[in-house]
Amino acid sequence: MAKQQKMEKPRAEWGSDVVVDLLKAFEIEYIAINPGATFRGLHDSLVNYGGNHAPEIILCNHEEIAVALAHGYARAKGKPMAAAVHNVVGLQHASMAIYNAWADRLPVIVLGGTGPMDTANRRPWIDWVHTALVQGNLVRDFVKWDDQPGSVEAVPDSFIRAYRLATTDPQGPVYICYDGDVQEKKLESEVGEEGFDKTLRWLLEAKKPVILADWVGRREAGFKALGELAELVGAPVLDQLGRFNFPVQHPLNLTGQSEKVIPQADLILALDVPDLEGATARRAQERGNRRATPLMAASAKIINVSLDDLLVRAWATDFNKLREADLMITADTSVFLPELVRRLKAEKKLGDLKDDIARRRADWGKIYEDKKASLERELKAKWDEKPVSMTRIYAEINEALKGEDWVLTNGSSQGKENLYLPAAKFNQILGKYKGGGLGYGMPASLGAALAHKGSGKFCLNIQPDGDLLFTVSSIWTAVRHQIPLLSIVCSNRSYFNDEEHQERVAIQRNRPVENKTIGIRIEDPNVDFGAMARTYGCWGAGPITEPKDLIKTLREAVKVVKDGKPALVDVVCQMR
Ligand SMILES: Cc1ncc(C[n+]2csc(CCOP(=O)(O)OP(=O)(O)O)c2C)c(N)n1
Ligand SMILES: [Mg+2]
Repeated sequence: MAKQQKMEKPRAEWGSDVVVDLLKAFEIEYIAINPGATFRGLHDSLVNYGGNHAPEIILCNHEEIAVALAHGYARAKGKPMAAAVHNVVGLQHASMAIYNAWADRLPVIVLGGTGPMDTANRRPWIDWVHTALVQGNLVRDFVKWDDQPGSVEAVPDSFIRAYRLATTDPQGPVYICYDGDVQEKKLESEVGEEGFDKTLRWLLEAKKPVILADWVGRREAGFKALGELAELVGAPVLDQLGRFNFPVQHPLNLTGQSEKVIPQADLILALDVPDLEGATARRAQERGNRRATPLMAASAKIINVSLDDLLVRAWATDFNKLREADLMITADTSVFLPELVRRLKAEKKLGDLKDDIARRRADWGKIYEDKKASLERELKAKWDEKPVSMTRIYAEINEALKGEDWVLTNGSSQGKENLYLPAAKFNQILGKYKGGGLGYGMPASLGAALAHKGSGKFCLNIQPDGDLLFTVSSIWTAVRHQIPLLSIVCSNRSYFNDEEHQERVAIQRNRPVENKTIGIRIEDPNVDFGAMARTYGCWGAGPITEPKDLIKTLREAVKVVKDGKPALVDVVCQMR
């Protein structure tokens, strides 16, 4: 077979060149195809950029043949090759062979083309009849994962994830669809090599290890072991709030201080953290900037312990941005952490490091003290402000619940309860919605309160107003079934999260910022949640507008709940 002349590896110039870089990086030997214009960019890159070598094109006369060929290769060789199939029609032809690979638990990397998804760039007819929304739907039920990266920058992550998923047991085919525009985009700069640099290393001796924890607290064994681990190595914990992971008032709890902590870390131990990008970056807030700014030192290493890869599905991208790790450990943290602690304790070296550990503990302790002092300053400054400040609400809750064994069943949109309420026990803060779907707070709190009914635990729901309006009739259920729960409605009278968005967009577009409240404020008429509770037969108070009235009402409400009934206090409060 005539081979293209081998050339020196040129720098990627087009979107589809990046795909070829990846195929080469993963040592894909062959790519079986029947040609098609929707992957003409990729085809050109295979031939003219990749030199038609590793991967080499294997021309087939039907897509079913192309995929079946790749299937047979995987069976014999124990690693995948690729197949490229033309859009909707090629994929339909390929589908049965993809199903066979699925049923045989074999990895096949199926690539495809589509679009352009941007309809403004489409040629008449053909680009339309050959584009689906979303093409992967056609084979989604029998591939391990499918994806359609929306930009050239997104191509490496997508490919790496697809390869990783295809080749981990149980193996299976994956499908990645490349938009014609993405393939044919002229590159202005080289795409980062980030994903290629993964090395497997376990670093035992770090100068400044930092722990990120998101869902560790789902089991008591993990929660306890995390506490011990932090103590043993003098590492601060940044709680990502998926569950309650670490005591709020522990001096190593530096939650909310990631800008000070992350840049100092030389080792990040990420425990059940699906959004590792968000956890290690400064969140983008200003001027419509969407991307977060990384905070980690380039030399810092990441150890990532989670079971996340076992639950990747193609529909929602709740697996978050791919973050390479120096050491990936697929393990249940509630099993892994106790064992890690056990082994650490047996390490002689730990004794030698005693002074270093004490020193870094003291360093982190300073950040904790600063954080505490700034929360106290904020509380003082805002004590008498009207509407009532959130910090005062938290302080008054602490006062009203003194001596109670309380559980927070839901939280504010900001998650600030993890700074202000002195939770220390396993599962003491159940936290807010993880899927970001409004209407969660009241029904989820009722479920939690039902679970704790009769246990002596006092259930508290910090309830944003907009969220409550979605499912307000759940108050009826609370009364009907006598579920003891104190709900404090934070009435900022706004779907405020979106007010912030409208402000950013207006600034970016140089449009009147004052219009940010239109279509967002829950005013005119104001909702009287106290009265609303009462119409359902629930004890209801408020709206409280005077800060000084809050504590008395809270104490009354606590009594009602201790009598086994639901109670609701509506507090008109500040936006944040
Ligand atoms: C079902 C659903 N619809 C719309 C949204 C978009 N959304 C996200 S946050 C938010 C505002 C929430 O308002 P509220 O619960 O009062 O909290 P606040 O931001 O005011 O603290 C909206 C509308 C969503 N997340 N879920
Ligand atoms: Mg609100």
